Amino acid sequence: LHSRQSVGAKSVIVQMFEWTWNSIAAECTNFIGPAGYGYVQTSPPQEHITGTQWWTDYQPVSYILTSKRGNRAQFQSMIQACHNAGVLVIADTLFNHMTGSTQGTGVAGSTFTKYDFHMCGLEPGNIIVNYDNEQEVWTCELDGLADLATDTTYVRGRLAEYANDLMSLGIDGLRLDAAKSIPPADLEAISAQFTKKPYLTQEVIFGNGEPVTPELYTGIGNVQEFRYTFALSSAFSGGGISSLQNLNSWIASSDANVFVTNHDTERDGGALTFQSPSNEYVTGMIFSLAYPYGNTVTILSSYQFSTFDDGAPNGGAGECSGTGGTGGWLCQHRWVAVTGMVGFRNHVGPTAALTNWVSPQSQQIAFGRGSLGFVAINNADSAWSTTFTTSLPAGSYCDVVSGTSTSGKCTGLGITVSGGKFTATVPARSAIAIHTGALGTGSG
Ligand code: LAG
Repeated sequence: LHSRQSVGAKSVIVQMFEWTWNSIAAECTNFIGPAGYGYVQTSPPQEHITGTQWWTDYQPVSYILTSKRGNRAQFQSMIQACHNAGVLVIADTLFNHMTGSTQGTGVAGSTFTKYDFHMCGLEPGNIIVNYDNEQEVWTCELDGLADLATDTTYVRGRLAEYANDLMSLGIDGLRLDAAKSIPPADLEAISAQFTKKPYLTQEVIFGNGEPVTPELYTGIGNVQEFRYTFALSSAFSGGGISSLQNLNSWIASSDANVFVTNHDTERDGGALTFQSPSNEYVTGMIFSLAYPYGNTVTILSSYQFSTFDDGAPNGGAGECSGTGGTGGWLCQHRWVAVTGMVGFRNHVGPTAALTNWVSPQSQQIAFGRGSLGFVAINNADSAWSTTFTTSLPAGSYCDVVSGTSTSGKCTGLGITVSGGKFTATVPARSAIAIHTGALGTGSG
């Protein structure tokens, strides 16, 4: 029954927030593929309302593949270019709602009627307020957006037809936006009509004591585990990262899609973002890529903004250069520490055990991943110089946080392991990471 694609050796997703199809295509070829990312996640490709705000993309009006990001032909070429670069493609997909109105005609002429939508009648204006009532969460309107009647045969068939159209163009996975506002049984009925098995990641935000839980959705596909996002933020921003030793009280690791931040938490707070102080965003991403929790890890690639509504710079034509972004684009996926840790995660794989955990104080942790990799994260304000015990074999390694291994030389720090030990200085508010896939000699 369930459409579930297993994740291969490359388990990192890069969310190309607001990037045009043409610019994702070029970036897949130029960087994302060679860097070892497994997937790109696109913004929603459906026809949506007009406007300059980024969130117009979350108000679809039809299933025609024309959006601010590009048209159907460009979408298909992007998928092809990414596939040629060894990268699979996930589309952000809106099964819960359309735009704010429940009847009318879309800009491309598509019509919709009130019979396709729920009128929950539980709240004034039919808008979700009370998350303690599952009927309200599932049948009222999220943010006043017309709530698709996913319990009806017509709507289920139409949504499956849309997903099947995306998959006919080569789409490999779907992020199910606002999955929490759709009953799991409806998602099962829709996905049962899929003609292929996509990777699924469902947005189900945990809320304390609420009846609609992430656990209700794990039979359908992965779930975006927001408890992880918020725990990382509170640990790095003051609580102490030593608290991150045992992350196993949420959904099973194999069911979780984890992320330090996404496009919503980047704006709403509660997560580490590019605006966090003291390099916490980077060290948080290093942790997420090193630690064995999560079937997939999503790295957001986004842009600087000053107000909530700000759309992408340059009409969404993403611009990266070298190890960063230009013109307001952040290009997090190119940051040296991020690409170094994508290589780390791909190399150690999902099963290497967490070993040799040490934490001399609450803001300093180090751990190994079997005999394949080792990371030390220093979230304190002073340098951490010590001798670490590791299961890594003796040899010369390159720190992949500060550089790469190029022709046997480290462009950053070099680290020598001997007799199951190595001595290093982890700079304040930074990290070091070594693995058996990045050997080389260097200065350190
Ligand atoms: C999501 N996940 O469940 C998306 O990740 C999130 O980005 C979407 O909200 C939301 N659900 C609906 O798909 C975004 C903005 C909202 C915006 C909405 C629709 O964060 O602010 O709402 O997209 O465009 C906007 C206005 C609201 C208004 C609503 C309806 O900001 O004030 O009530 O439109 O007119």
